[in-house]
Amino acid sequence: MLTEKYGLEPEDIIFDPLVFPCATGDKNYIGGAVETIEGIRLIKQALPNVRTILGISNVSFGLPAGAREVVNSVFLYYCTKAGLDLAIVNAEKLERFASIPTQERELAENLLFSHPPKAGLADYSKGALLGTVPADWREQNKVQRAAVNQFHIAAITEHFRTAKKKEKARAADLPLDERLANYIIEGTRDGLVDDLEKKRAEGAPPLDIVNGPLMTGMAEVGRLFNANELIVAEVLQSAEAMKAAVSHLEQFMEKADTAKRGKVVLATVKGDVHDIGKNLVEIILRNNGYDVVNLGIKVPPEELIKAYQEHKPDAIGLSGLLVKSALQMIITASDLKDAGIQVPLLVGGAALSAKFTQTKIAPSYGKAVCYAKDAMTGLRLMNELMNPTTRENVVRAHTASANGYAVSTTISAAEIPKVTRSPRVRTDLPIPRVATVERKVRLVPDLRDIWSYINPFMLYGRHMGFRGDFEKRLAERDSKAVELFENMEEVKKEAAEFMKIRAVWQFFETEADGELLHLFVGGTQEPVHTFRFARQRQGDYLCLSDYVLPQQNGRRDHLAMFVVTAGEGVRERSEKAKNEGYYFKSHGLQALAIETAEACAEWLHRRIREDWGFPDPPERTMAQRFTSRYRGKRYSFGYPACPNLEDQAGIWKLLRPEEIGVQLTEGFMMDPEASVSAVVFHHPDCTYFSIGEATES
Ligand code: B12
Repeated sequence: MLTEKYGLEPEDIIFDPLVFPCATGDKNYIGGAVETIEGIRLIKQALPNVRTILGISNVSFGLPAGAREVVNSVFLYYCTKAGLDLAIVNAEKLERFASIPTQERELAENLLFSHPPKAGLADYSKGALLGTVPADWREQNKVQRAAVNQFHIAAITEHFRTAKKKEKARAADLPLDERLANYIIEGTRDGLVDDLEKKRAEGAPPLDIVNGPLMTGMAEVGRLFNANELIVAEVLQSAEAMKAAVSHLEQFMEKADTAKRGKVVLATVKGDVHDIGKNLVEIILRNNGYDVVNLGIKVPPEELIKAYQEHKPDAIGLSGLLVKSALQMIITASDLKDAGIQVPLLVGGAALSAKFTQTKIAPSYGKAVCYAKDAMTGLRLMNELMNPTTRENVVRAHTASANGYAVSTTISAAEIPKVTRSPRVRTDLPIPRVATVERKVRLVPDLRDIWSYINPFMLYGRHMGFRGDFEKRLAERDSKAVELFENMEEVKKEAAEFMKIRAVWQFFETEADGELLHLFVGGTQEPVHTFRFARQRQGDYLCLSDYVLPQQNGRRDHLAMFVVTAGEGVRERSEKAKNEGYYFKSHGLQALAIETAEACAEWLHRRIREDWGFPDPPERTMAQRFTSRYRGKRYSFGYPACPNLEDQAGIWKLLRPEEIGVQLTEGFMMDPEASVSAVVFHHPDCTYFSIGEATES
């Protein structure tokens, strides 16, 4: 009636399914919490565009104050999951769901959902009666319902009466400076601006507030991170609070005021698209008081020299993902030296090491070059470099005495191995047939399906910094795991609006000839491409070409090749979030994108196995897939079995991944960053191996 007869927009209609107290003992209200949650679900199911609202705190009426905070929060959590849009709550009196200890959460859930008491507890009162209660409250009879309700009211009340009063000092009781530092340490903004204003009202100049209590907070964040007490995701939230504080204070600062501890020009080197690591470094340095000029990705030495002349930084930071980029750093360092630049260089990236830095990059620069294994080490180094009492030591320790190495990126001729085929790889297996040899180009429609192939260890552990078994801790409802999971779900929600996963793949006929691997299309005699792989010079003498079976009755074996990407639009969105001070989102989006690309590779590999005729059995778990427990393997150029990145050009010639928006850079990296390429073999003897010492000099 409202929409059709009176023309109201559905989203302007708000339903209140009402909240009844669950802990007064009133028989009429028992089960009310479950039904309210169910009511929201039904409203949203039938009328998805209308809104729902609840006044939350009525649910816990009658309980002690501590119990109310917990019950309200748990109830709100389940209502939100059911689709609740709006809630009337006293945010100050609401415990954060993620920080509720498991035992307290269970006490609240038991009460709200009228769960039968666990066996063994049933003799708490009315023992025999409670022993046989059905799990679903609707199936409980009246007497059982009342007994269950009484049991849980007593349990939660007793817990909160006897539990020690919360130690957490109320924020308002702390001295103002400590409170300001705490906003940064806890990564929270609630009340921050009010307290900044109180501090200003005391006469403190904005710059002193930044350099004083706020920086004290940031220093503590660094200490806690180094002591393994904070994870990357939390450090990002602290940086967000810092950014919010500084943004607020900026309006009161004189133009000439500068809270800066120093200036850094930051860039990812020529040919390299690595953004995520460099951006983390930017966020950490910027929110610890450094002025950072981020030149972006694929930055040639000339651009760095120009930026140096324009900005006169105290240090230059170079980032790069691959070994090739580490080599590019040597060239860049030498060009900077030739341009007369002498400020310390900070270098970092996955394929770099302290040894490579000291023996290759530092000599070609002639001045200090400091290796940073992560962003926090970068911050420590910058702090030491800007501190007159520590600077000299750091500079001395990172300056090479020698004058520089000549750099060559040529492949040195590897010693010819004694064998031309590994004895470890069988040849007497039937060649499986492939379903089709056509080139496939796809926009993969089901984002959530691909996300189920994300390895949680990588996303939550490596990128967001969670320590320990994330999945296990999440199942145990560990508060850090739950909070991180929920924050990433928010990032996913946003990503679902724009993220595109694209893939191109094809099967090719193939024939091995020693270390050569010829690829054919349409049964022709002339190969369309030939790869030359390297062979191990000892041990099993493995070489990738060994995984191709010899012809059988004039029929050739096949391999598959693919390129997948999830990077479209990611850099721009992450940049925007970074500029607006949403650091968790900025980093989370990039981390999600790169792990989505990897997940898509896993998904496509599974599909390729199906096309080969050996689908995964239903009982195969994701954990087994992540440790590649299936027939065959996929190998990516740049990895130890096929480290020659130039071979990417062969994939580009045959698959034309430009069509899915992936370009090959002059450093043979894929732009966008969140992209993966691979060659897939079906041979059951496939294993991951290294061809040994890197042949690039
Ligand atoms: C996750 C991962 C991926 C992800 C994302 C890569 C990325 N952009 O980070 C995906 C799946 C997309 C990927 C793809 C590829 N990868 Co990969 N990948 C990795 C892995 C497992 C971890 C990298 C990581 O942690 N990244 C996250 C960022 C945040 O970490 P980070 O880069 O290390 O940055 C931190 C520090 O290094 C430091 N830092 C970085 N820069 C700077 C700069 C300064 C100034 C300072 C102070 C500090 C600093 O601070 C950062 C934050 O703490 C590494 C292996 C490893 N153990 O490191 C291989 C690795 C980097 N990948 C490798 C390869 C070969 C590839 C591919 C070429 C494979 C392929 N053919 O598809 C592609 C290339 C992608 C492209 N766009 O071209 C090789 C590189 C070896 C080589 N030959 O160079 C590695 C080393 C694996 C290996 N053992 O062989 N990869």
